[in-house]
Amino acid sequence: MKQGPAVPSRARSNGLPARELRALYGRMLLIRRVEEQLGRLFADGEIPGFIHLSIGQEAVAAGVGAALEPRDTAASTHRGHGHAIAKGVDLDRFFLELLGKQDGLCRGRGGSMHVADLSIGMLGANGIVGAGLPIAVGSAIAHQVRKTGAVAVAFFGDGALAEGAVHESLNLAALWKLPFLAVCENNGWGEFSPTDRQLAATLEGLAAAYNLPWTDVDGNDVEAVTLAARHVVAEARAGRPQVLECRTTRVRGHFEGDPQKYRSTEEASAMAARDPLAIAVKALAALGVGEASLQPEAAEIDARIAAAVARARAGALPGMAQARAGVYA
Ligand SMILES: Cc1ncc(C[n+]2csc(CCOP(=O)(O)OP(=O)(O)O)c2C)c(N)n1
Ligand SMILES: [Mg+2]
Repeated sequence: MKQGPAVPSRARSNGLPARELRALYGRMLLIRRVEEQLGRLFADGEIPGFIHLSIGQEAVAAGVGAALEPRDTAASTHRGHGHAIAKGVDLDRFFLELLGKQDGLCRGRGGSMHVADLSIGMLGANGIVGAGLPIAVGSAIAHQVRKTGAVAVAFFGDGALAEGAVHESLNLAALWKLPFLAVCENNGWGEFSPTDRQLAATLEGLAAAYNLPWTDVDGNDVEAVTLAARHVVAEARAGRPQVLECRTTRVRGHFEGDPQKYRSTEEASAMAARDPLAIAVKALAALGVGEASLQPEAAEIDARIAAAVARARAGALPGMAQARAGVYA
């Protein structure tokens, strides 16, 4: 994306320079607008299957993504559009995939919950709760054996904490000193139930049990997430695996179409007060970057998404000849 108009590069003590914060805001806005568009396309029946939106959680994807290098690998969740975008997937091929078209990232076979692009280290979204961790641990083993100098990151939700695969992964990562980072998006919910009714232990306690350093951060403050992520990624790269817990907000229902009868209106207003985009706008204003000056980027993002959607709509569906490709027995 093109750079916006020149901005002052003042920074608060221990904070990020305005230019970096502005780029992070742009990344979050891209994720937000992509998902708003996906919500409309899904409501109109243009997207097959289910979609789960990460609106309210964009600071985690953007902040952790900004701390990663291209050689690093990332495994994601069922709520993974932001992770894929932050890792740098091609937006045209992303929309083609979501619409099930043959030129999509996975030839239209995966859709929302399987977006992957191994060429950029995006190991895949995943419909199985907790399943991204063992995949990322495997990738971390590959980095260690091949001495790539890369880090493998697993994003997962608080609802995954009772899954056995999470425990096995944390154990191996710690035992073998893998270049591994576990990033928990703790939004307080697992489907339609508060996770505090499902878990006997905290992530802090689990990390301690497996001898892993645990860092807790406001997952809706992109600056805080980025600074914390830089530290834990550097540690993981040096062979000291890490756990980063990001407290965040699942603004939408569990899936698009979820009537959310189990949630209170007070929660909605509390979440609105913690909107990661609004927090970044306020932080930028404090650095002398007014909201109006962010408009050119927003217009550019909207145009870019509109072009990707037009290409995806015009894209061909996989033909019958594709039906047996990739099938083996
Ligand atoms: C192994 C497994 N068990 C159950 C499910 C059904 N399921 C899908 S999402 C979900 C809750 C996930 O909660 P969390 O991990 O906190 O992610 P969030 O939806 O809050 O982002 C469940 C139980 C599943 N997909 N996989
Ligand atoms: Mg959750």
